[in-house]
Amino acid sequence: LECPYVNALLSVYDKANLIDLATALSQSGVRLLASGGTAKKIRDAGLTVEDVADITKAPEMLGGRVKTLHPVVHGGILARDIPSDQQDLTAQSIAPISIVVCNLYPFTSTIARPGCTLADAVEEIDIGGVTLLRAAAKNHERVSVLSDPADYADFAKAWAEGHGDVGAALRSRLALKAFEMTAKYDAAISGYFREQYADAAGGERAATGPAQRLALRYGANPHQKPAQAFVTEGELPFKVLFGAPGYINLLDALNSYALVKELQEALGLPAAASFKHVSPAGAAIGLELNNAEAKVYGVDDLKEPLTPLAAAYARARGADRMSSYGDFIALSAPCDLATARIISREVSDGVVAPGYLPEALEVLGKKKGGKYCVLQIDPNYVPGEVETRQVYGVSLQQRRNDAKIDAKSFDNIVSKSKDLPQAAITDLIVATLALKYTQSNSVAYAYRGSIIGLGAGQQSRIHCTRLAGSKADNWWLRHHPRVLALPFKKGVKRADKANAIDLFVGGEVLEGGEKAQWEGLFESIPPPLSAQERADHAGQFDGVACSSDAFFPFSDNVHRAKKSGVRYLAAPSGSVMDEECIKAADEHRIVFAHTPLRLFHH
Ligand code: 93A
Repeated sequence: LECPYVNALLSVYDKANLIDLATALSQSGVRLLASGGTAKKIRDAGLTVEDVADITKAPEMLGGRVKTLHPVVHGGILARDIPSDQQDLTAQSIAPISIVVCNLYPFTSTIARPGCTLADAVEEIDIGGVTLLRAAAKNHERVSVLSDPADYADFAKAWAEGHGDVGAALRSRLALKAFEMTAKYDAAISGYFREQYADAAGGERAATGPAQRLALRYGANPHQKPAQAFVTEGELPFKVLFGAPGYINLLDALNSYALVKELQEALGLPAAASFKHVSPAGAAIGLELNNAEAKVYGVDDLKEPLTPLAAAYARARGADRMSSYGDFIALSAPCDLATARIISREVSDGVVAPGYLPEALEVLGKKKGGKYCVLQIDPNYVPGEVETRQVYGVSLQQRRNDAKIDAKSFDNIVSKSKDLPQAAITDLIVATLALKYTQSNSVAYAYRGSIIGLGAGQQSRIHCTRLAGSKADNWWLRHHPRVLALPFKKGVKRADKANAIDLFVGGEVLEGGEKAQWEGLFESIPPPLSAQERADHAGQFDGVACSSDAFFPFSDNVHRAKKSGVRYLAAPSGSVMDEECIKAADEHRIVFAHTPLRLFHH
């Protein structure tokens, strides 16, 4: 663009380093234009500067709300080096602007001030400055935009060395910085207004429907305040019917609901999960319980027949009663009365479901004096394809794990035994889907539509396989006739029974007060299970499915799985030991499927 001199527009709130830059530019013959306060500061330093108002022929107005918002300014910034743009500038007598120096009103520090009112915050929303930055950054092919006083010195040096041409690379870097700056600024503004206008109303939230944001009491720990859950578009996919969910509750609720939704979609039966610390303690589909299972899962005393959903939760909750204590529950279908009754007598933190029958909601609404957390989630909600989170200030972004797990996931059978019955496919789907939502590394054992042992969050795979295996062994020992007939005194609490059974099947040697306490729970003191009794019972354990979230690095995993009744095994391939693992599976006549997906989850 033809212009006898280069124009720079300066409009800065933070006036740090301003005079140095203005001096450097001015000495190299750049004409300085500036908004009110910026111009004054430059003039006071003895430099020549023109007011923006002089070129716009319009005074700053509305108490400063309109300073630089004018076609003479933005035409000058946005004009490209093309004839039609130049004609437009000439026709309107607009001079091109090649350098924009701008930083914004301090919105973030203003809202952080105690006593900041909405009006205070509103006044700190910079309009003209953001427009200057965006316009200059957009036209960075020609224009340099300085949004950070820390960049002035390098820019002035480059300007001097390049005789007024700082180069495309520097202009590009400066443009990106300006875009990041305005994005961050806008995020702070929307975050503030989300807090003001989009909060879930307190108390009777059901009446007000879903909100865009939910304030949380604290984050992962009580000292991590403030904390919130929010979406940047639309509304949260759930509403709070009772209680006040915490940060970890929501991690559990959102992961566990994703799991049960997929279980129901894959297997066509209602599903339930019992989560603790963002991994399933149990997960199951609603297969009918036989008598032994009803007893093992602690629901044999219920008079009403279980619905499929209630059966799913009984299985999920009963598999590992120790781990499920204080769980967060997910249900794939609207919660019915039978399910609510089971929930109401367990120690639990909350439940998420796509709906609640009125009689079920009445029961849950009374739990913990109305403080039991009850969330209703939109079953039609589909999360975005990309997910982002921050760790140590760094944003990590990935495509969401939207891989489907179904029967086809297990059709690459690599063992000599090939017979994978429908029930085993069901169990492999349950185990593998559970792993998709379990902190890695993870290995899961499943039987009759339920997780019966899950090893989560271990750094070594064999430790996962052992941990899950020992949980499955305990689960199976709980079916031992002597365990089913343990002579508990009347009135022993459910949680105390679960604890006492766990000690009994675990073969824990008790002493002193702990022993006396344990023995005090029984009408007559049960003798421990002998090694022979354990071995005989273990010998009857067969037909279990086991899945791993990544390949088995060594065949020890296969041998260990076999000890817990595993007949069907699934894991991705890729280990140098794959052949050894297949050999071990063949040794035990295990049906081994190589799955196509690794399923790490963090
Ligand atoms: O209120 S504004 O959004 N309206 C404007 O037209 C405008 N132009 C620049 N604020 C505006 N600015 C901002 O003023 C700049 O972003 C900068 O932070 C500040 C500089 O004002 P002064 O030069 O008067 O100190």
